Amino acid sequence: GQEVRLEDYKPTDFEIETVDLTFRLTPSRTIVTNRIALRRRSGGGNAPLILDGDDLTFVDLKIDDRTADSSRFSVSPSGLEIRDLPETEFFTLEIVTEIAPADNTKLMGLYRSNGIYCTQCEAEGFRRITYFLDRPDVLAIYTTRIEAPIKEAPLLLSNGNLKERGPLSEGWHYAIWHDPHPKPSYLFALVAGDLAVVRDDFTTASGKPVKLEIYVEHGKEARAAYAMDALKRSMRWDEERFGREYDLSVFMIVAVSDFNMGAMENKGLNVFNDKYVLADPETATDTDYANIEAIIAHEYFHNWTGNRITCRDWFQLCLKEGLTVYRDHEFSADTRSRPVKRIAEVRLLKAHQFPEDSGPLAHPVRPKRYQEINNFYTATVYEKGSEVVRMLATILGAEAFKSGLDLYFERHDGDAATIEDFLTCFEDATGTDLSQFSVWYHQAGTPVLTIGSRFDASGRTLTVDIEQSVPPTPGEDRKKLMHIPLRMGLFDPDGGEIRMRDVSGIDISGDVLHITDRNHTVVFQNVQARPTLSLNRSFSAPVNIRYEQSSSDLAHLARYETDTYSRWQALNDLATRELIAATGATLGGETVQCSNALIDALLSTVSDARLEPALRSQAITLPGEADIAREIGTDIDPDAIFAARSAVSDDIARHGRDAFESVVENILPGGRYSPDAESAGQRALYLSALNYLTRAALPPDALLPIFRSADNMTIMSGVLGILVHRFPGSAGAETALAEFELRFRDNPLVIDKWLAIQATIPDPGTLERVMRLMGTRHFSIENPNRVRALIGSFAAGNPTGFNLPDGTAYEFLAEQIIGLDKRNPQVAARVLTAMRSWKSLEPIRRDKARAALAVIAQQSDLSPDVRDITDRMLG
Ligand code: B3K
Ligand code: ZN
Repeated sequence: GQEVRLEDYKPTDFEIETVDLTFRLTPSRTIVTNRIALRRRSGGGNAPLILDGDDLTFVDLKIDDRTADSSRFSVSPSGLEIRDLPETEFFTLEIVTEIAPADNTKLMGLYRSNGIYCTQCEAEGFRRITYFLDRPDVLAIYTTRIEAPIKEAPLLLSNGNLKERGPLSEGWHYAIWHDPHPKPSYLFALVAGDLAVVRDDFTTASGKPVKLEIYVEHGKEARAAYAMDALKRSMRWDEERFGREYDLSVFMIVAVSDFNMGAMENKGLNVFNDKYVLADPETATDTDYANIEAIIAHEYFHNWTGNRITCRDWFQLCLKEGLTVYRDHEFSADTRSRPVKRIAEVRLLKAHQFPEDSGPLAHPVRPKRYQEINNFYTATVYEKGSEVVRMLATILGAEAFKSGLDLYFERHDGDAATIEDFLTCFEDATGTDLSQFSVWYHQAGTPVLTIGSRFDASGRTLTVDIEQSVPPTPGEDRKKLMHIPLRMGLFDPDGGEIRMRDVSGIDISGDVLHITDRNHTVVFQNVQARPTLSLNRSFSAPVNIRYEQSSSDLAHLARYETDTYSRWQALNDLATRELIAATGATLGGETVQCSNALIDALLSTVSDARLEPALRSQAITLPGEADIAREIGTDIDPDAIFAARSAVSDDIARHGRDAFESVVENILPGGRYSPDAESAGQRALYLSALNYLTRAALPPDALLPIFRSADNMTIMSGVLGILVHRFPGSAGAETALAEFELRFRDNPLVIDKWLAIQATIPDPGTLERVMRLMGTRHFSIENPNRVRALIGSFAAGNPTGFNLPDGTAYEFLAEQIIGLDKRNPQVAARVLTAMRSWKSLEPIRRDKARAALAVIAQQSDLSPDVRDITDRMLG
């Protein structure tokens, strides 16, 4: 592939005004007629028009309705070049291509999923439908005519409003859709097939009626109710919180079962992976409900942040993704519990983005170059991109942030914008210089704040020294200084919070310190006794803090912090420290013991009935094996980490038996299942406590009846997971697996949970199990959800089972990636990123991992997607 560079951006020579598409749909010979009205921009000279194309069969070209002479154009595998076009006036092109949706295994462009025609065009899928200027800064008005056999496709959908529909000869029919909003090609969508619909209505704040429609497979209508409810709540919330109203008379969502990612925000016609639409208590977990709510909201919010204002080029991807993730995070925080949501966000950020940022795949939130854009839909662009927007809100304050965002909506509505455009709105609205802040977009790597503090009892001063640095990342050795908003708090020995304004006398707004220089010293005056510092409250900046803090100080914070997120953070830091020490002890052949400080802190939290159950559950959920590995950083031995974590858990379980028993007996909500956040928190706490109990008293036999009597999927799959992971291969575990399979054998989304639970069994035999499951009817290499559930979970979610010292699981993954790459490069590349931290493994595993990656690299016919990931990982 060719490297694309931000600095090479140039506007197109031609602008497209309208696009009139006609699709004549058949599975292996779909004819697409694409009529575009366009003209050369002034001063464009006589340059040829080069349209993008990929995997198309060229049929015909007309220029201004006359068949083009073959000397005027040339067709290549990657496009269509047309020469001698008019200088200034409008002209039309009519391009006819043929495509085969049934053979489209990449699931990009127009393809078939379970007999349904559907499209995925972001980022560069539209060029697999027709020749086009397939880039986000070419905005045009689309009209789409779809023709198909009535029997096979009674439903014909595209973006915008339905203009006309009617019968054609020989059992065919047609529909014409018109989208009045100019849009880039990546937001185009078409769906055709036989689906059921769930309808509802919404009236916007200004009184406009909107028809809401969710399309699902026949028989699954009832399972779309929660998605519909989430959609209505999202629409209302975006009006109330951000003043954003919907702008078409219909909003449609279609659920399909073969989809490369979660969902897609096509204008007025979102297409979803059915995993993020369908839910009922029997088949969906609390996590599924929360994900559905968040993703429905995310795609809906894109209507303003992404569609009305889109990206000038794909380097600006975070302009729509970071901002939209921020918006969906805020929605969930407002809808559910803000601190619980924040903890989950940070856990996710640290689990996915931090490793990305410290490994071979590190890149800035706004990258400067790429080989394959599909590989840049990353945790950095999305999650760190959202954190950057959050920091902007922290630095400017809620009101100023809102005025900047309002200006952005007003100034750039209808534009294809850049990060600079975005930041300028906040500068103009507030008079703040954001040039140093903008480094967050341009520089990769997780900053480190190294902090020291000194208390002078006689002078009653507290001195805090802060130094910032950013570790080098690929291609970026020297780093710039950043503007880091660091929230902090001080607690006195009795646990009382010291008010900053009583002690600071320095320029600190609220509780935020603005770190802009390399070294920063803050002296707090009038401090009565040595205080305990709480740093990076609410996780105000996505940084690593290096600060020597005693265990008793952390325990103090775990007890008295008023910022609930930070209270959890203190507990988590305490546990992390303990787990790192325990890993060292394991490697040194010593016995592992958990400190009383940690046990007391954990147990007093789990029993604290004043705290939300969801928080109590988060509190007792120890950092995972991957979290511990990340904090250790180098020479990782996953078996040692697993053993250490198990030993610490055993200790906690022994001491906490009574507390956990009391939770298990009392916490579950009574009555009918409800997916609300509070009940979900109670179930989460129940499962965490039950998990500990299996280490103290509860035998595997006791779990089977709990599994059998569960009346919802959260408890059922939760107990199944505990049983199978804690007692792998036991009769009880295998019985439960068999019963689960029998009951849900015809529901692939539920079977995905069954596959994932087995793929993550911490046992050397799991590789063989995964291989065996691949041979059953429940697995299909063709379906991305199945691939992610089985192979993806094994590679990304099973540290001991996947990182076998003999390297056989790496070899297995390499073989799967090579095979899958021929069908679906995007999914293959994504699954392969599970190995992004291979360089931090201990030497034996590291060598095996390198060898497996080298096997992939040696293939001559790799896709650009897998080639790019492999090269960067080995580079
Ligand atoms: N914008 C899409 C992601 C498209 C991924 C293309 N490889 C979904 C989302 O972020 O909302
Ligand atoms: Zn998005």
